[in-house]
Amino acid sequence: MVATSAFSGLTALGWDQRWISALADLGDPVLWPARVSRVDRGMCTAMTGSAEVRIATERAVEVVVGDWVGVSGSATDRTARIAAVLPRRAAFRRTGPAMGADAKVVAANIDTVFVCDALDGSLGLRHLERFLALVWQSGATPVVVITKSDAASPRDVTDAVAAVMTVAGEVSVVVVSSRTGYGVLALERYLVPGRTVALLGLSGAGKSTLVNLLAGAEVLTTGAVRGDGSGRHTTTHRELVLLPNGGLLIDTPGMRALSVLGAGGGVEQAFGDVESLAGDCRYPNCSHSGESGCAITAAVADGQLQPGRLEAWLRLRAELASSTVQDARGDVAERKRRKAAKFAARRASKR
Ligand SMILES: Nc1nc2c(ncn2[C@@H]2O[C@H](COP(=O)(O)OP(=O)(O)O)[C@@H](O)[C@H]2O)c(=O)[nH]1
Ligand SMILES: [Mg+2]
Ligand SMILES: [Zn+2]
Repeated sequence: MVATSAFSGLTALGWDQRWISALADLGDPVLWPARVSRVDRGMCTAMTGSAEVRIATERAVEVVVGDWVGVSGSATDRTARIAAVLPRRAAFRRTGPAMGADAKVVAANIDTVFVCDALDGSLGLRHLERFLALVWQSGATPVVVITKSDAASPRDVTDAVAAVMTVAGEVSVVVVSSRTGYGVLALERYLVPGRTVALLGLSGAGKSTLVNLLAGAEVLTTGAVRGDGSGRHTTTHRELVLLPNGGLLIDTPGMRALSVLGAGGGVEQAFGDVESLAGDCRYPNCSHSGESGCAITAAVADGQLQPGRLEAWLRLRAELASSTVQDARGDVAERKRRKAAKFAARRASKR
């Protein structure tokens, strides 16, 4: 009976046939599965379906919130060790403010991302475009959640939705207020057993407040917004929260420096409207800066495409192009390093 309840507990966490196979592929029958809900230095918290356990982590194995891990040993006598991280289905990456910084995985195995945009002015369309590109790249599906509807007039809400629609494409847009509960029911179809939703957006957007509302408890600390509306860095740990109905939520700290490094396909998907216009330009190498036969220039001229959106697309593509150059340089450096190592090994074996 214990095994049955543990299994149904794992199912609520998203455990399914494909994860079962992934664990079996490790070829070690003593390993048991757990889902990482919090990562601290040297330790992580993981959910087993029937309990929450603390497991020591080693530097060699990088785990992030949302990971499924194969664990050896016992959680009760502190011998539990993470033997392997099961291959991630969707990985959310962020990069540091410096160009060329490594894209660091911050959360994994996310089905849906609520991209939160507060109506008190903490986010803008240009940020939203970047977030959408990053989400598409991660493998998850974005939903734009416009928060704090109580803080704006109905007229401003309508205007904000219209503006967001110009960059959202096919992405669903939901307006909510955590203060009044307005619109929150519309989020429930994403919060179903075994499905994982992450919240993304600048600090102060109302993410933690929304998580607490959906969880029906104060599971996360929230912060007051400064007078200028810019918010405070309030979430200190990413956490995976199991909702009463079995859905799962991941809250991520606000991201200031957002880069789209490595988000090639994501940018294409987030700018589907512009990309398809580009396909109609007369010359395949069109630079979209006013040459004849440019479908994009024409679309801007007749008001079909906002100039700001075109600029954002050009800027993100330029960022991508320079990151590709850096990737290529990285590859060269890596090849040189490997060649040198091989050479040294050959010399050593000769001796
Ligand atoms: N008026 C209003 N304020 C909200 C709402 N949701 C959150 N806030 C406030 O916005 C501030 C930042 O919220 P928080 O959830 O910590 O934002 P986070 O940084 O995105 O996690 C807090 O002072 C919240 O009380 C809302 O729906 N309406
Ligand atoms: Mg927060
Ligand atoms: Zn063109």
